[in-house]
Amino acid sequence: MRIILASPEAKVWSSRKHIPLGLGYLAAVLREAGHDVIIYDASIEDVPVTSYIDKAAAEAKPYTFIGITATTPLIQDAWEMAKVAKDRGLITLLGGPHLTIMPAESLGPEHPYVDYTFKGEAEHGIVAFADALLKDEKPEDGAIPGLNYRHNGEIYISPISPIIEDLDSLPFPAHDLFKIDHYTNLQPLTDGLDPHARSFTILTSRGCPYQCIFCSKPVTGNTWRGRSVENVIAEWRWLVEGLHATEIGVTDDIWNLKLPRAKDICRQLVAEGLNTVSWTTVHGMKVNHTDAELFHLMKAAGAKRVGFGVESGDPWILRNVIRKGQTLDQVRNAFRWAKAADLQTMGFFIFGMPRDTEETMEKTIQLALELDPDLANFMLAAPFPGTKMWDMIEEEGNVFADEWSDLAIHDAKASFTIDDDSYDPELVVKKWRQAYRRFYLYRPKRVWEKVSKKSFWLDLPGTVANAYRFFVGNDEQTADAKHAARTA
Ligand code: B12
Ligand code: SF4
Repeated sequence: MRIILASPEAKVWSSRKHIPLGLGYLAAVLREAGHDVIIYDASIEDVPVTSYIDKAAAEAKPYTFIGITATTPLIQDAWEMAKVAKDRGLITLLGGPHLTIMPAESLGPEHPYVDYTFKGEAEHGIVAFADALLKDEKPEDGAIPGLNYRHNGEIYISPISPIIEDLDSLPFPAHDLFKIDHYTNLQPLTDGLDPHARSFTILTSRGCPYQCIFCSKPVTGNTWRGRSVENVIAEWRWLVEGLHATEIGVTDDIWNLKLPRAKDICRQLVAEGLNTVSWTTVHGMKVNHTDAELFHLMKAAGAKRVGFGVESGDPWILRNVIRKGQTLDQVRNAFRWAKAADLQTMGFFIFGMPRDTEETMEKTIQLALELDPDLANFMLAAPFPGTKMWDMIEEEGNVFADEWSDLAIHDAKASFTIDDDSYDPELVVKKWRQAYRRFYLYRPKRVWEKVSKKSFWLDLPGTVANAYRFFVGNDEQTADAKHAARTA
């Protein structure tokens, strides 16, 4: 059977483009089961998905179904894609983070072009789905866990698809199906934009036992499952030797949960000579599962840069609001050890968590200045459905988003308020912008580091656009924050 797996265009402000790895996993299992699959990622394609559908139909080799992935900010684009595919007669199946959290919404009467949604990890479910269609059976008759559908005007939601315990049992993602030259490098803000990098991502584990309130826990799951070191290394070898990766990004939620295993991966990369391609921890690693030795091993294994979720400089916010499960001392140690191992560092900081005040946000700025990472990424808190933070704001405040896409981070504006007499969305945006100015502009050493790099001048339009957004903003953003404050 012919199948398209598709991702809508990621319209986040960042110019970086990463492979949608989840679709790589699904393509791999479908291919293993004998199906003919393509991956269409609107972020890197020049033509709409209909070009592929029409061409296949013209060649009398039509696609039977389209499987579309979506995070919350991309769900409207996913609906658009489902509509045009449905108009051309394809069966439509939506899955991914947003559908795991809100499986029923897309089956409502406003979205008649969505036939099925899927909740959870779909490697087993999607094969059962395709096999049923191949046998001319209705997938809903097969009681596939995770599969949701509509019947006689009723929406049926099944239990979530069980998590896959043995990740080694899965084939490697179909990395070879991505048009890899069309993706950018992983961290253009630090390395300068390379629009034709061969940057792959890899997942050495799934799940995370922590409970940060801004995190979409139904997506990550609480149960951490690690692949064996041998299995990870075999995929890494394929990326380095088989697919000539120029860069690798580890995108686990928490790849270093088991410190000895993390060290073994590094030792094995060195032992097998796979340390020639640089790699980064794209989403950061958890500071409290590290020690000095880990960073030295990472450096030896080819790691170039590590990121850490620091979030807040205020210990009370960190412990009682965010529930990060880490202390400021652990943060300081991790930065110190990483720098001592000669790794570049990135820090992720959040402004405007519930209960944040001028004083707590000032502490966050102070901590960023003290840690002095190579890249400080200051983010405005954004509530996503399925998080504890979302529930808290529903109870105590207001989310300003009119549409799901408003929750992406491409606009510099507050996305919620809390009615507790101290939360001030206008102040949040002010402190957030101040953080960028004080970290990047008011320190001559920083400014010199930036302008002395060739990439600064090569990507000047992008640099100017980002600088304007971070440091200046525009009237609309300021008005939005004011409006947010007024409607609070
Ligand atoms: C890597 C990553 C990114 C990369 C994107 C890479 C890419 N092109 O996809 C970058 C850095 C760009 C990024 C950005 C953002 N991200 Co992000 N990201 C991740 C991360 C850490 C890993 C994703 C991954 O590869 N997972 C591994 C694969 C195997 O899982 P998967 O994609 O979910 O796929 C499985 C299932 O969902 C399902 N499935 C997926 N697609 C489909 C399709 C069909 C048809 C079916 C049947 C099933 C199915 O089956 C797959 C295999 O089991 C996740 C956390 C996580 N644990 O997933 C967050 C996560 C997806 N990101 C999140 C967020 C919030 C964002 C941003 C919105 C941040 C922001 N505020 O702007 C942006 C949005 C960008 C966008 N494209 O929408 C949230 C999503 C929450 C939500 N409600 O949607 C997550 C879950 C983090 C979290 N725990 O809160 N992200
Ligand atoms: S440590 Fe990371 S993945 Fe785990 S709950 Fe916190 S934010 Fe989510």
